[in-house]
Amino acid sequence: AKRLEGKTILITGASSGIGRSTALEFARTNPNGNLRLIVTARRAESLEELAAEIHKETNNGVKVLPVKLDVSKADEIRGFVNSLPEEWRDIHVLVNNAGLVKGVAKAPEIDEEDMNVVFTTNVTGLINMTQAILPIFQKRPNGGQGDIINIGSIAGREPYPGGGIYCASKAAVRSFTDSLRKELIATRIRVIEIDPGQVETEFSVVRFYGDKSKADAVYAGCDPLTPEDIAEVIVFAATRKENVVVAESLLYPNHQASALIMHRRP
Ligand code: NDP
Ligand code: 8X3
Repeated sequence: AKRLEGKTILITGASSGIGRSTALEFARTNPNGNLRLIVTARRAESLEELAAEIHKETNNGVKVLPVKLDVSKADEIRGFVNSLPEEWRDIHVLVNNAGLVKGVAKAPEIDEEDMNVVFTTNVTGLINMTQAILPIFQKRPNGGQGDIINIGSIAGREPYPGGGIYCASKAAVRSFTDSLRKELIATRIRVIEIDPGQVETEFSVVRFYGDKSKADAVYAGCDPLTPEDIAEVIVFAATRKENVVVAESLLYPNHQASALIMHRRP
């Protein structure tokens, strides 16, 4: 798409799931353009593999820079922009996608470490990333220009039992995103939130501490969304006309109608 021409896109949590698919989708949308993709996560090896895949698929038409970055570490984020090679610093689109939850504990049993990791990643990490990139956007004309695309969740709109920390973290994302859009009203910066329902990724494997059978049970008898489904909407939002803000969108697979109302095949 012409609207991505010459742009630099930064994606957090690009080593897996939605973030990974989003990098591929941006690349496929503009395979021969001068698109630059900065892909970040903790697992550097997976990022290298992703970069190789994109280079191969686009015949090196898309430039990819893999950068190891833990968004839960404020000091890593602080040094991040200055550590980028000069030609990679003119970022136009930030996709704040890195996120996770650990466990399904109810309030009395929530593990302190799980609580910390969820909030420092999903909330503080997202806010710190936004703070790191906003000055780049604000240097552009008309008060600033650029896209901040935050990945929320149905969980941020509809809390459910056993989701206390995760739902609270995604409600915080929703609230921060809304404040930010209002604060940036006099600029050309677009603040976008995309809230997926059920998507099959590594999300549930991480939630159940690596227990694949518990993760698989989440999707049993369902046809969950794929990470590509969400990636398409992210790229759609980023490629609207400059004056169009896809402020928020909630995405369900066909069988889902709320966080917990799911039709399962018998
Ligand atoms: P995955 O587990 O497949 O991907 C999560 C990504 O986040 C990975 O690339 C992981 O990379 C990265 N990540 C986790 N912690 C950190 C960290 N501290 N620093 C940097 N990166 C980190 O799950 P999804 O693709 O499903 O999740 C993506 C987003 O979508 C999350 O925000 C999630 O909450 C949200 N979401 C998911 C839904 C679902 O049903 N799957 C539904 C609604 C929202 P690494 O481990 O290499 O750091
Ligand atoms: C992940 C979806 O409903 O399991 O954000 O929390 S849910």
